[in-house]
Amino acid sequence: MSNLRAYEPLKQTDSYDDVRSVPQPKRRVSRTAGFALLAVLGTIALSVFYVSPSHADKAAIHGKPLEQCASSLPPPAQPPAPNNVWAPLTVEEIVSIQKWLDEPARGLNLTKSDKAGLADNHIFLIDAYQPRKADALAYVENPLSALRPAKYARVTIHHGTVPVIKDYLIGPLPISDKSEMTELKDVYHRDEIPYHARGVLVANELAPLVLKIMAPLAEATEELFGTSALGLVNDTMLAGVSAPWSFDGTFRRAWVSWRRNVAGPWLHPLNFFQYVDMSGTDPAQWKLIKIVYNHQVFDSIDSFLDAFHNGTLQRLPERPDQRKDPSWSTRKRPNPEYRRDLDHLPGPRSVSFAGLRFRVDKELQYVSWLGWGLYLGFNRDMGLSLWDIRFRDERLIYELAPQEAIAQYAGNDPMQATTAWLDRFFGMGASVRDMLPGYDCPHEAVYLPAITHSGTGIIKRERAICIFEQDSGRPITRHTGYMKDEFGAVKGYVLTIRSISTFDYMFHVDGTIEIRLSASGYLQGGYWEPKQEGYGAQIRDTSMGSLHDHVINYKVDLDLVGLKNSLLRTTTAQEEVEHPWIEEDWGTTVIQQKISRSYIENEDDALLKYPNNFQGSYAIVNKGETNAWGSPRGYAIHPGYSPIYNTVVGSKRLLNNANWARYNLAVSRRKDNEPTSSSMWNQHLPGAPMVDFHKFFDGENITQEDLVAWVNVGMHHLPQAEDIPNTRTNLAASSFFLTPLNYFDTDVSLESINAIVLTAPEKTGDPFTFDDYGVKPANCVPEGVPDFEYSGLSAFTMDGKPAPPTSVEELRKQSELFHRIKVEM
Ligand SMILES: [Cu+2]
Repeated sequence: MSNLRAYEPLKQTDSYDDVRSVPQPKRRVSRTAGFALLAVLGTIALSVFYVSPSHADKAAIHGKPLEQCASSLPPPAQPPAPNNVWAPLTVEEIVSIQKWLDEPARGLNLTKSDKAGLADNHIFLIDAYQPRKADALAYVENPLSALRPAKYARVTIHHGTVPVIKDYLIGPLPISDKSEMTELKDVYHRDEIPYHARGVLVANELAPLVLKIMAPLAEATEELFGTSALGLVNDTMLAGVSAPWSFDGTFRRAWVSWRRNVAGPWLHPLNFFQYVDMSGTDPAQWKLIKIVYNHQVFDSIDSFLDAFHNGTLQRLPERPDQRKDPSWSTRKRPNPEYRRDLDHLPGPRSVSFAGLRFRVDKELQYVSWLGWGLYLGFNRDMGLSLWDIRFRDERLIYELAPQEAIAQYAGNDPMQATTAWLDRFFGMGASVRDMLPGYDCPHEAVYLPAITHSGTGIIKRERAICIFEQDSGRPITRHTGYMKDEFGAVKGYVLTIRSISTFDYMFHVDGTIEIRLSASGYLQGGYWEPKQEGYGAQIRDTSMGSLHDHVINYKVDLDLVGLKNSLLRTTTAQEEVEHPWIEEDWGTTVIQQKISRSYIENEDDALLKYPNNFQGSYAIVNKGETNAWGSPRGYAIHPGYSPIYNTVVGSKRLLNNANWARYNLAVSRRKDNEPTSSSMWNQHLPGAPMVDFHKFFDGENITQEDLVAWVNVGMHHLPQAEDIPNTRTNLAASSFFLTPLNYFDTDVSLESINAIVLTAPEKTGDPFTFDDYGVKPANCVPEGVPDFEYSGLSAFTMDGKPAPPTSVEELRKQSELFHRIKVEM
């Protein structure tokens, strides 16, 4: 085997030992004479890989030739329980549920989702449903004696014949005579899920309507914009749709905006908008309500065309970039001739020379690292979640899971002024993308797959999640000193578990977890004209990036030394005090700061913002469990980058469907019937949401109860020229930390033996002596980096068979949904 093999081998934990014992001869070519040329000697005894003797001076340490490094596969894990009770459904489980639902005994009269019309009954979603916490805990505490909690699925059916949406629990799984179907209602705050709030089953659901309302306008749009939409392959216009589409579910109406059909269409808006009615289940009845062009409003195609023909239409001024080269919105390199010094060399990369130090059970989706251990879950709505997070054999967190992501826009046009996205609707798990090895995650990352179901089939992405350890490049603690054992450092390693959309969970050696989100991609652009001043920034002659806020909510179910926890508020303030010892030289008082600590006793007082100037913090602690110094053991929720909340409160389009976004964090009693702070239907029900976050806060006492912290990250996104073509992840980032607060008696990172303690020499000029606990840097030849390859996804039909390859256009439709609607005949 050569190291030029294709990028196929995902790291299999089960073949760890085998692979390690089979060395792979590798050929490396030096770039300049200054680098060692490592020639292949082939496979030799004892799995040892030697470097060419002629270059041994460069590739040897202490005269000994370098050996091949240990395997870069993760060693097997030892999960506390042999089942992941939070695991997503398997392809086989999804298929068996679908078959069971199709049986006449269910009486559902289902049409296959890929054939179904809106007036048919069809399955929208089959996903895992998490067990009751008490059952799951009983099992993971005593996996040998306790019963494994029965596995259930959550199934969403669009009853188009009624029409109404219903959510069901189906189980126990696997499907058997005992399996039952019950309606899932107690997690929602209204009785019925309105059909008008439904998710989009067919990506091009709106295409026939937009063809109907655009084809008659082709002559006008060609003259006004040089573009048209006729349902042809080479159409030069695309539609996008704003949301929400309803206030309370009684209607389904949206603004359609138009863009040029070029790469990065979001940045090429045309200042042409149509308000459409998509209410009801008969697309033939859907219609145009309004046209807006250059701030003029028309109530029909005819009235617009009249104005266009009789000269009363006030036209937009011709702008220079409207019909020019649109490649500024692509990732094509600007200034191709310009080279930065040494930029032709690949940059540094991280290699675990001594072998990976984290363990992975790929089957179970369990990960452990330096005292940490956790299970992974994954769902359609929000993607990756973490369960039963333990550190040093104590559970810290039962569930850590993203809940919802809003983006509320502003502008002087119908698209920007009416957009408030709630990404759970689109399915952040369903939108998960494969990582680009070496770009999205370091080369040695271990990848885990994710499976999601949609109406059209089952998709498995092999590289949905990546896990890697890195040297943060700075010690976690450090001091210079001259007394015995004063001087030293502990290495600051971090384990990251990541999925795109870029959720990062970063584990530190001191017991801290950082939850970080970074964003990139295209802005939602508006048509720039001077009247847009204050609503964003001009980025080209007629394009702007529109002002918006992102706020993303996480559920953090901390269990600190058991379930009984309390919410501690700590603040600091200035005081002025007198003391008998004060020197008159300095006046009679001292001005200084002082800490106040109090417990928040009631849920209603637990809708929180970080204090001004971050003078203080909130923490979940156990009053009944103290550390050696009498402090309640707890974890603080510490703001990281950009700890913001939503700027705009009271907008009808975000009235009550994302109330969590009004705060930095909130703490409520944990309940099985309050599993999430949002639902996929909240997007289109701002006036009467399925999950109304404020209803979690109903005056209950939260002293020594099982608590959940709902914590936000986000960004006030004021677009700028450097958002073009894509927003940068370094600035578009937000995070919070969960960090021990008197949980321990001392800093436990000192336990790590990836550390050093130095002793000052007795004789001046002698070197310091040191103890590195025997953990020496490993010197060896690492495995080669495989060639880059990106193969996309594997899909399955609803029979569980591999689906035929999907066209790029089809993939694009599924991925961009109604953000990019191409009119079709
Ligand atoms: Cu943004």
